[in-house]
Amino acid sequence: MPADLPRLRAPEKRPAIGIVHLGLGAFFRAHGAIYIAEAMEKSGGDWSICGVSLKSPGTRDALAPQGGAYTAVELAPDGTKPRVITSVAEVLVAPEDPAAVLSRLTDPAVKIVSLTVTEKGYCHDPATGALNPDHPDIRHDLAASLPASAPGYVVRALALRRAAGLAPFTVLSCDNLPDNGSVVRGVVLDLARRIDPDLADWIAAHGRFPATMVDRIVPATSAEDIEATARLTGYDDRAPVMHEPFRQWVIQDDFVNDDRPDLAGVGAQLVGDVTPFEHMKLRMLNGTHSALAYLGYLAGHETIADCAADPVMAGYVKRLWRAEIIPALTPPEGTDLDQHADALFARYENPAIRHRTWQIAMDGSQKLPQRILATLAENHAAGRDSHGLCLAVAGWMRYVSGVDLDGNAIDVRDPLADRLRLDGQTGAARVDALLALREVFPQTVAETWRDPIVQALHQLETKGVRDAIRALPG
Ligand code: CS2
Repeated sequence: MPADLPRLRAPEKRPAIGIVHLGLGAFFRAHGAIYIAEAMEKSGGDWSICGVSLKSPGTRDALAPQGGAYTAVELAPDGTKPRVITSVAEVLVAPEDPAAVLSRLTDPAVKIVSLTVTEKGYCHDPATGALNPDHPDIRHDLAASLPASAPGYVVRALALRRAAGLAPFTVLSCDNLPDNGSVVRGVVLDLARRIDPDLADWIAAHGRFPATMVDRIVPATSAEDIEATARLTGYDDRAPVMHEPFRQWVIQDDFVNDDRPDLAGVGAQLVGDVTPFEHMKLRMLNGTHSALAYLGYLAGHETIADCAADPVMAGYVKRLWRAEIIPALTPPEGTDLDQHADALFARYENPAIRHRTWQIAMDGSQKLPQRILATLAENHAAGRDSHGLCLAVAGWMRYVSGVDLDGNAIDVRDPLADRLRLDGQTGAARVDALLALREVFPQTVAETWRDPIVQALHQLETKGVRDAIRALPG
């Protein structure tokens, strides 16, 4: 980093804070925070954001000296466009000062609490969507009034708001979970009921938990990205975010007192039912992302763009869409799913986006149910081919053994990693042990797809990724 570059700074005057965002990762800063910035520019309103990091201080340390401002860098195949975003006006680190977070959450001016805490941040059982009361953070939050988990912050803050005679805030989940509004509502109500049943009744009556579908590919920012942004912009920004040109945000229009920024005015779709959008997104994009992450990693590909440039992998992902995923979907009104698949493939091909297979492979135990297993369940009911998705599941099973097909160690990141390794066991015994994990595999999926998964893992382990793909029927 050239030492003489001026540090990026936010302007002195900004609209007041009206949103608290839990989980201030790159995705939210490259997606929701940009829509909110544009909505305030277009239609006004006090919707600046207090971003809360639930774990580490890294983002705050980089953003605080910049007053929360950062550069969002659009990476298109034909060029790079930087843009300064100033909608994040405050950054808190929850473990450093949980009381400060609760105090911000109980500010009457705060109308919305949005979340990108990743799948595992909901402390739920991914196969059923229900709260896991044995989760260490939930056990902590049941015993202590200063919380540790995202659901814990929401519940304790709603209790304080109720005691103060305030309205609840709208809870806006922006994670890639099926029916994310209902999931967060379910875990919040369950936790609240264990603390105070009257509080749970009040939240059930007055709280709002709109479902959302969020879409934009945002790879993790690397040290090289920070350097390149400085060269491009001529200032020093320690927390830029990289993103593709495409974006979509579909939101169930159900906010407390209808209080929200003018998101529709800047291209978000406010709808009655998000379900068809969300199924399309989770299964077509995230489902194939995960399939490419495991099989691509095992085939030696570093990024999704590398996978898309490999004709065997490209044929595989197109086959998944055509034969296995699209036939199980109901298209959202006005959407042609074949065209959607073509557009997705073009997004995957974007060579400017270095989205690592290893990054997407993280937390597979939390991602597989909604991305792949839901389609498997429906395909079984419809008697449809699913050999390609079974190969993806087999790829995950091999990946989480912690040893790749050449015998090299894999750095597996997953909350269940210790239980998934199974001492590197391979073959049918490995499949059976993993299919028995009820928090991941529903019983019917485990029973009906066992044999094709065993066969797929055998193909992978004996022939390698490309020949296993070539051996797929159809
Ligand atoms: C990816 C998503 O990391 C992952 O699991 O599949 O982050 C994906 O890039 C976004 O959902 C795209 O909208």
